[in-house]
Amino acid sequence: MTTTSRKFQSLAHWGAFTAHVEDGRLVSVSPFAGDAQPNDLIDAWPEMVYAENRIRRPSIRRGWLETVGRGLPHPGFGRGDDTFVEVSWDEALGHVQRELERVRSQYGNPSIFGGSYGWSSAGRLHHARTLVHRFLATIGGCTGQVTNYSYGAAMRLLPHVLGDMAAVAGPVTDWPAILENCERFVAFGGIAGKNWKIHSGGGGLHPYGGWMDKAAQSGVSFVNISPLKTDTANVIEAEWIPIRPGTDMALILATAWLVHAHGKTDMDFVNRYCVGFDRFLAYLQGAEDGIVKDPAWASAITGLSVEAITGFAESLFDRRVLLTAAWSLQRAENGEQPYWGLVALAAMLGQIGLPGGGVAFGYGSMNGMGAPLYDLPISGMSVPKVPGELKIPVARIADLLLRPGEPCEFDGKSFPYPDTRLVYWAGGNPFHHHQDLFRLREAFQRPDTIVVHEPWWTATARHADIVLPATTPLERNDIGGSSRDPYLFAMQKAIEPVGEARGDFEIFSALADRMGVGAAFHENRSEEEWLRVIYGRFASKMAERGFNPPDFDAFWEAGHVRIPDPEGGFNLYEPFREDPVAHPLATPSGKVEIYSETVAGFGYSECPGLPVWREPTEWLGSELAERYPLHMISNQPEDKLHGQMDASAPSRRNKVRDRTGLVMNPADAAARGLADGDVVRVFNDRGLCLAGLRISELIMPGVVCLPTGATFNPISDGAGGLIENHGNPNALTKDIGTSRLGQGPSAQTCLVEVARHEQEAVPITVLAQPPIEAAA
Ligand SMILES: Nc1nc2c(c(=O)[nH]1)N[C@H]1C(S)=C(S)[C@@H](COP(=O)(O)OP(=O)(O)OC[C@H]3O[C@@H](n4cnc5c(=O)[nH]c(N)nc54)[C@H](O)[C@@H]3O)O[C@H]1N2
Ligand SMILES: Nc1nc2c(c(=O)[nH]1)N[C@H]1C(S)=C(S)[C@@H](COP(=O)(O)OP(=O)(O)OC[C@H]3O[C@@H](n4cnc5c(=O)[nH]c(N)nc54)[C@H](O)[C@@H]3O)O[C@H]1N2
Ligand SMILES: [Mo]
Repeated sequence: MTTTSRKFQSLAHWGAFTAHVEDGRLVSVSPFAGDAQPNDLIDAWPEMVYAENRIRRPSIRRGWLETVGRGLPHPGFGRGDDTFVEVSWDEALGHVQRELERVRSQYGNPSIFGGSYGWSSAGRLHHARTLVHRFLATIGGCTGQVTNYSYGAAMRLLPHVLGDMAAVAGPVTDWPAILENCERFVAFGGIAGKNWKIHSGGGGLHPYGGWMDKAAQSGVSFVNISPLKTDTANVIEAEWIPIRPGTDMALILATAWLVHAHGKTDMDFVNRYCVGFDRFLAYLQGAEDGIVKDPAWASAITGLSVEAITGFAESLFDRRVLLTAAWSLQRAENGEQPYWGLVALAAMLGQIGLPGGGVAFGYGSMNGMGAPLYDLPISGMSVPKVPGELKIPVARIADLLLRPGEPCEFDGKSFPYPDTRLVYWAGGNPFHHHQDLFRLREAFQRPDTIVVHEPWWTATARHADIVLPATTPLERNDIGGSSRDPYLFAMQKAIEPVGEARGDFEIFSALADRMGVGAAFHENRSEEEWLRVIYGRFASKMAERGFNPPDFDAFWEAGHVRIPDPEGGFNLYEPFREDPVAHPLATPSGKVEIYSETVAGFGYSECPGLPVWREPTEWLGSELAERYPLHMISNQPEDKLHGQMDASAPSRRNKVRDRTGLVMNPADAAARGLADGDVVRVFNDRGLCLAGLRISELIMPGVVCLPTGATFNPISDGAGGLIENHGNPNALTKDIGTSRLGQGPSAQTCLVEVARHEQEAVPITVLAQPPIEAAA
């Protein structure tokens, strides 16, 4: 017997690769040859594609079929508990169409929630979230979502302070400029290499190791201010300042106080380029609240010694300094504050706009942050604007479902939450991304109908009513790439769809045709025609820049095209620094707003007109710490992208007793009589989850770290309630906005206690099929 072997180019958010197919079956992958440091996550593909938890046929929840599906009212329970019934595509699409039409005519389009937040897959045409939005716009719109889980609070704060959000979303001052000019690189939350495995849209390069090697030789001194020592690469030999989570702002304020007390404030800079320094100084000196924000004050809050605080501040004097923070710092209650505080401190040090100095965020938050900007011009289908469409802040999803009619305050505005009847989700996993998942589970009982497209039986699919099986990128043709990478990739269909899966483009095209809006959705173009259009737009934008890519067929055959390297040496806000009159910031004053009249005018006590310390509701200094004495941070997982790939080897290998590893300092483990490898109960008033214990000196005492990504696996607690079985931190996190200004997620604000799980652990069940009945 002969086997046929073929190779296909493809791409994921975690890297480019070649898919090896034998007799129509994906057998292995190999990394893209141009990637000097590819990562192990691509190895998950063969297992993922054929995983036991693939959704094989359209499936409908039994309880829904018997109620809403027959025109009866939704009883308000059943999601996450019922069995599913497999149906034909025609029957499933018929139900979706009827429900969309019913909700639209009975309640209006705002009762359809189509925010559908999530990372989807890397390809631009089949980007599921874009397609949901485009489809719903063609039928009159929906309630949507704005901002993101990544840096949502900063997205709303920074435009008030710096006029735009470049400091968090990029382009940021780049590594060539830093390595040549910076002397002290301050990294709150570190510069974590694990996060550079991932690139939204996918890339051909993983240059983290290269930049860190150069950094090690550059003479820049690095400081990692974080509860985790592992947040910086060993080669850069960063000084480690372990700080209590959520207290960074106190260190920033005391540092600012010391800068001024030592006569190190650059008064020329604050006078010429900023507004409101006088008010900030008054706050530092306690003019109104009587509290001087000095090192002794900050020591009591941060857990750092006065000497450590003073030494840190002095290390910033008379040097080129870049102040940075990971995005994680603003995913916490009052998460706006440390960002605003770092801007104020950088201004006092006179560093903003100087080569390799100033302030910028996220250097360790995503592949390519700080790499010279390629600005690869790639975009998929557009989303038509629907006039008057309401968009809620992304992380208020459970409030939306639980509190119809109640007001949501957001960045100076207020609106009532609409009455949601139908939820449409494709390309995201709220049972991964949202906080307080037992609360979300309650919220998910509310709507009449929940439609989900997914390749896998995620917890969100398991809590839906109509579940449509989506293909993975390997089962369709696409194009991918991202702005911080030089490559545009062909994503070639390598295998036939698994089971009856269909691409989201195909699913929405069919629905749009049924609903009479086909032409508006697909414009009568096929997948291949769309890929040619998308490539054509890329090619003409590149031609304007003087680079002529090959024609589509040559590109497709080659599998990729590389665009020219940009010149490095970019410095954020350099033109403003050179001439603040000719190049003002887009703030009301045209200057850096250390004090913002606009923000002050919103009247938010938790986020007043200037950067301040506000005690979060949960931190190691709060009363609650007597009952829950450990601060739990939940960072991004090194072994997967969010909840994706949980059912494959990279994720499985890293688990402890089949659960996420909870990292704990030896002193905390000893105090609780815990041993490495124990199954432990992690709990607070919101919930309880089981995890596997991993003891390490590399985390500070008093803090535990439970990375995200384990598929939410609720099981009975034996007393009528539920616990989470798999180590999903969002069973415990708090579902509250960062402030009324940003309304970002506050995942990092979370106290817990940990104890050994004495009972026999129940096996994990969510990486297989849910209970499915064959159709009658
Ligand atoms: N506790 C805590 N929680 C957090 C965070 C944290 O730091 N701590 N971080 C937050 C952040 S920054 C983020 S960005 C979010 C991420 O949250 P999400 O983006 O929601 O997480 P993903 O698991 O990437 O979800 C994407 C889903 O799309 C599906 N998918 C992939 N390709 C396709 C496709 O072609 N079609 C369809 N229909 N579906 C597809 C995947 O299977 C997956 O289930 O999590 C947030 N949650
Ligand atoms: N491998 C992998 N990489 C990813 C992702 C993934 O899922 N997997 N997700 C991607 C996405 S969507 C995003 S938004 C980015 C997120 O990028 P980040 O937000 O930068 O990533 P995190 O890992 O959540 O946080 C970085 C570190 O911040 C520290 N930290 C947490 N709380 C505090 C605090 O209060 N103070 C201080 N000083 N430090 C604190 C933690 O030790 C943590 O390791 O990562 C991206 N990269
Ligand atoms: Mo994110």
